[in-house]
Amino acid sequence: MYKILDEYKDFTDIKNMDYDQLDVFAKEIREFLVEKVSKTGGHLASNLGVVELTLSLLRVFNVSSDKLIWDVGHQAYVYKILTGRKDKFDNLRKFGGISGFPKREESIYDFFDTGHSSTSISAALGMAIARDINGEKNEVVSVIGDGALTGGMAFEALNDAGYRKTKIIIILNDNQMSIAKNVGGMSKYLNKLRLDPKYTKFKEDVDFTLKKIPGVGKGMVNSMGKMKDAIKQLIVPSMLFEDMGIKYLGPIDGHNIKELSEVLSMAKNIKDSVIIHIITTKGKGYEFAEKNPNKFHGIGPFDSENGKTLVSSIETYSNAFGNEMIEIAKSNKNLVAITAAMRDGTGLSKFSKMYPERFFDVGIAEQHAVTLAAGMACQGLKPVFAVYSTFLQRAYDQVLHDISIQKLPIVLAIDRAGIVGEDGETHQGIFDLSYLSHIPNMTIMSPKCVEELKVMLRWAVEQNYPIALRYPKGGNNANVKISPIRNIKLGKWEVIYEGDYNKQSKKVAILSAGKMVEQSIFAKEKLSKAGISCTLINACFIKPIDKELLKKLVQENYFIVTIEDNIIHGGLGSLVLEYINTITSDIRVLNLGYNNEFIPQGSVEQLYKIYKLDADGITESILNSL
Ligand SMILES: Cc1ncc(C[n+]2csc(CCOP(=O)(O)OP(=O)(O)O)c2C)c(N)n1
Repeated sequence: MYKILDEYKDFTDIKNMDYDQLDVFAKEIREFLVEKVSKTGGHLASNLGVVELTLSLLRVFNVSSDKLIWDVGHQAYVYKILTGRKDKFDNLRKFGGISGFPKREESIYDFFDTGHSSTSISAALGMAIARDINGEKNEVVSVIGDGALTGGMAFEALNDAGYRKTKIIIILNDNQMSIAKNVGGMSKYLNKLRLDPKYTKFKEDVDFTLKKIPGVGKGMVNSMGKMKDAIKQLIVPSMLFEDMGIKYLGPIDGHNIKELSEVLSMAKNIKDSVIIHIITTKGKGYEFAEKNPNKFHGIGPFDSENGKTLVSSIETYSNAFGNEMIEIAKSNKNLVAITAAMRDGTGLSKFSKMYPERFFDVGIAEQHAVTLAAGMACQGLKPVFAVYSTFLQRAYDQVLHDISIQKLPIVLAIDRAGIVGEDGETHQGIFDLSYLSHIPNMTIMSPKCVEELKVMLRWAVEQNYPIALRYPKGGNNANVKISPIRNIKLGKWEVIYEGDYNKQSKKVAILSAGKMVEQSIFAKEKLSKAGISCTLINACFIKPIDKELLKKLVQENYFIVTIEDNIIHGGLGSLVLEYINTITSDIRVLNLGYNNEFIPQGSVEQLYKIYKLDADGITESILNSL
């Protein structure tokens, strides 16, 4: 079906193709990507944008010895196709299948695991330092998008790389997009480099122009280095990269394999660190993705003929959050919303349009976002930072040092808490309870349903101390009927259902947090059929826990079960155990959650089942313990 792709063996083939063949090959790769990703879902638009780049990299470099690091790694599908994994694309992102990100365990050609943004320059520099110490000769190349370049780590790494003699090659893949339109001063700067004809022309013309000035001869031009620089500074806003000590080559058409190959070869021959600025189109070659790169950044299965996805009718937690933010903003003039490049994913698009002056997209900069919120809170604003659980890991110290010590009234709206599914280890939000629960002054809440998120958000915004509100991906299970708490009290849990006990019966109390309440409701039914009546409690505050209620359960000799969509260590289960240990050594507690382990990719339902957090698994664990 594919003339070249079907015959393709390995990347040495690419070195033997001429440019016309490579263009045909690029077209086939795009068709293959659309065909496969339309079935599995995945990061389509970014991959469509790097087809020529990947071919050129494999043409010029030799990944048997040269190292290639993909920042974020969501754009490495083409590389995977070309490094021996083409036949595994039917299982992309599925349980047991190939990952949507580079994985050292998956291939010898994946040199560094990524998933979170802005790490590639640091990792490349580390590998290059090791190369030099070991007396090796390979190149180390990092590919970083303009979105990923907004992350603090990338700036830290550039700062270090510019000053060292260690050579690395950085490819800056500039498509002007993060997930949504890229933001920030760096993005503006790149835009100037790309658009300002004065700049590109001036670069070539500077000597020529100076020579034309009457009285300025060749010798004088050569001795006018400083003045040339001064003129460059005047006309070009800043020679930022060069001034930092990194050679700049660009802007280059990132869809022209010949041009790319020439520049990459040139970079190979330069002995210092180089940044190559290439311009690409996100979604290139597939009209629906080119028109709407945001939608096709990370997409579920879709119809490749018309680009349409299945639209779900359930309200997601993210939508509910965004809608409630709009409602609260109407009466609370101090409310501001912050996102670190996740406007749409966190449900804030509508808010950003309705309240542009109260909406802040800071780029992929979670650490900055937290401390920015702290500054705002010091001056009386009410910041809500909406962030995915996994990305907040970046900002642990900022939460501890800048928010919690000062007890600043900030709401951390932690979306995608718990298992998220197909993105795998790097994205599962199963650590937030653990890393937040031992920070003093931090209150942690988790709603059991979408409606409860709204009630909690409204309540949290009114409090005068830091609150983390964690909620899962998706929405509620349509088969469960739950109504939200109406009256929230700090550290008070909600008894959803009282067990039905006689003198002989074993008393069981299930304490569930967030999404796990739904699963517990199903499990309660199953246990009831097995003759076990359970008391079901919504542990809506993970911190502080409801000590009064816990004490009562202990005194009444309940068998206590905690359930959370988090690792057990440091989460709800740990907090409950720690407290119970202070009042008795008699009571047994069963903690259900994840062990201290990374959870692989798979669908959420599949993973709940495997890790025994679905109704069957919970029922089985409780029956075994009893
Ligand atoms: C620390 C962190 N925050 C947020 C994200 C979510 N994220 C994944 S890709 C992406 C945008 C990356 O843009 P860019 O680097 O320009 O790559 P492109 O997809 O445009 O090629 C974001 C925000 C992440 N992976 N890591």
